[in-house]
Amino acid sequence: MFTNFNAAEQAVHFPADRRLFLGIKPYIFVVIGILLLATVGVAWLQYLVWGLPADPSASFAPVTEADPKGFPWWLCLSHWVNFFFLIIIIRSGLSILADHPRLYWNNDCTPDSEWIKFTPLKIPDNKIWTAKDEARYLSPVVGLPGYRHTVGLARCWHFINVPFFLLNGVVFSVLLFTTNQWKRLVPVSWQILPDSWNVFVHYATLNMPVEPNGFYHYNALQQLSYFGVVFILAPVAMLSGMAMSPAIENRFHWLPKLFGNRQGARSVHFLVMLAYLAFIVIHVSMVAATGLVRNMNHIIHGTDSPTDTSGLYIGLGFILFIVAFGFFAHWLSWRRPRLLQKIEAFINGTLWKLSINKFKPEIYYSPKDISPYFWANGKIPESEEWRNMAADGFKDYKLKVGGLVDNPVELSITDLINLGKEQNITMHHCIQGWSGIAEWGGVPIKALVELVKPHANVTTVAFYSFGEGLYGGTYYDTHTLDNCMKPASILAWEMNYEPLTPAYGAPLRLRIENQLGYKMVKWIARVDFVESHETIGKGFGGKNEDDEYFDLIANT
Ligand SMILES: Nc1nc2c(c(=O)[nH]1)N[C@H]1C(S)=C(S)[C@@H](COP(=O)(O)O)O[C@H]1N2
Ligand SMILES: [Mo]
Repeated sequence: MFTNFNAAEQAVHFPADRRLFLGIKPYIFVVIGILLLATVGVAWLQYLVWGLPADPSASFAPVTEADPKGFPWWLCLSHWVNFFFLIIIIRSGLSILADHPRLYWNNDCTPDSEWIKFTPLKIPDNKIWTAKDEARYLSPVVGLPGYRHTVGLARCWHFINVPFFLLNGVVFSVLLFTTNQWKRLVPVSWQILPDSWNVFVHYATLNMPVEPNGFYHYNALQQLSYFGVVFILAPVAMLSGMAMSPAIENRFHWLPKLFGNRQGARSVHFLVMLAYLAFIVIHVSMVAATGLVRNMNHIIHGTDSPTDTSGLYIGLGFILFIVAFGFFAHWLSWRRPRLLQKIEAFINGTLWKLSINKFKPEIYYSPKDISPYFWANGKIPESEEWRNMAADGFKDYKLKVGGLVDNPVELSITDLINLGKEQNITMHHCIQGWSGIAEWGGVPIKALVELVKPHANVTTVAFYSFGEGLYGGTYYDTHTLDNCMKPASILAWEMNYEPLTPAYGAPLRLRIENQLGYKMVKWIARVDFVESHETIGKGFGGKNEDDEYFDLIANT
């Protein structure tokens, strides 16, 4: 429905194998079991041995002048706006996850070291298994946009909506604290903890506690969970999301450390999503179970009528709108993908250019951090030229450097070595989600720039591969001259103190550490200094940008 894929895209997006699978390490069940025992188990123990604790909601102080009465329009509106963005962010996040359907607590992403996976596949050992082979099909009913390997558009949806989600959260918080509405959500005494536990014992043992009128205040557990969703889950989602950015990871190393490491941040980002989902399910059930009509009037009209059904119908209408928007989003994804890519570039491309893209990478890792496993990606070149060179160890290889320069050159690996060598141990961040730490040795691009002397109008450097992209045609990517001049921006011939092997880009590949993996062209044939990326390929800055709607600037 709503698609116009060519044959090559069909083959990628509609694979024969669309199995759903969930694989969880046994220790996770132990953790879940302990968590259940420590909560529901203890609640039942308390109930059976000591009986039900006093219900804190039964003795609420009377509503005073200072208490919030009802819901102002901005609170109702931001509640629904938040719901709308949250659904888009969760659905697109699931599409992103499906592109590397494993979650880890370790930086190296060694297969089978994951704590949870959504792929039934075992990695074959008789052929090169790339990270792209791992991508799983996800139904477009669940994922936005769904199908297989649609990470580019999924990221457009995810990142276009994040700033608005945050803005809504900020406006909500400001209004909350400049009115007395904050009293609904923010606990003012530690008494909230024992009170919430007592309410929880009621729910867990299926004894409904007294229901306070939410028009004035919530019960203790309700208040604590609303507070947690707004003031804990949202900030943790933001921090764990930012910790996955290469531009941030290699500049503010402490951020991923908050979560253990970068993959820890990715796992926490996923767990936050699960917590949001759990909240939505419980919240909606409680809204329905404790006076649906009245509750809907609270959050739609801000009135307290127990009989007027219009709030309920408007709320249902809004949910229908979200479903309809899902169809529209699907249509947009496949009929106007360029528009989405351009909106994403306009919003986040601009934002990143002005902020995190300016950071200079710093080197944090030491040899002991080098990953025992490193995923490979991309198609090994099939061209006669590259295969012949590979057959005799790239003795005849010459890197062609040209374009708008005073001094075009052709350089052998020995010539490059003579230009100078820099060695860095850095983390690679693939757009799909996996990472790996390796040592890279090569010539600083800066040295090359000084040799060839680009003209004053050069802004961009294009790197062309011997290999092809996923849908055929020469693989290439472009970088700003500025990023090429940064520390640790090198043309590497060495990985982990050995010459590059074919799978990892022999004889020469790129490292630009504030960018995602797809910008690190492997099997480099030629480097061109140009005025703009717009006159190359389809004009979006690289093979993946042209064909898969990836970002031109890949800081996140
Ligand atoms: N020529 C070429 N270079 C490429 C690719 C490709 O498909 N072709 N894939 C990119 C992607 S998506 C990633 S994540 C990295 C992977 O590098 P690795 O194989 O060393 O892990 O290479 C990048 N360079
Ligand atoms: Mo990648």
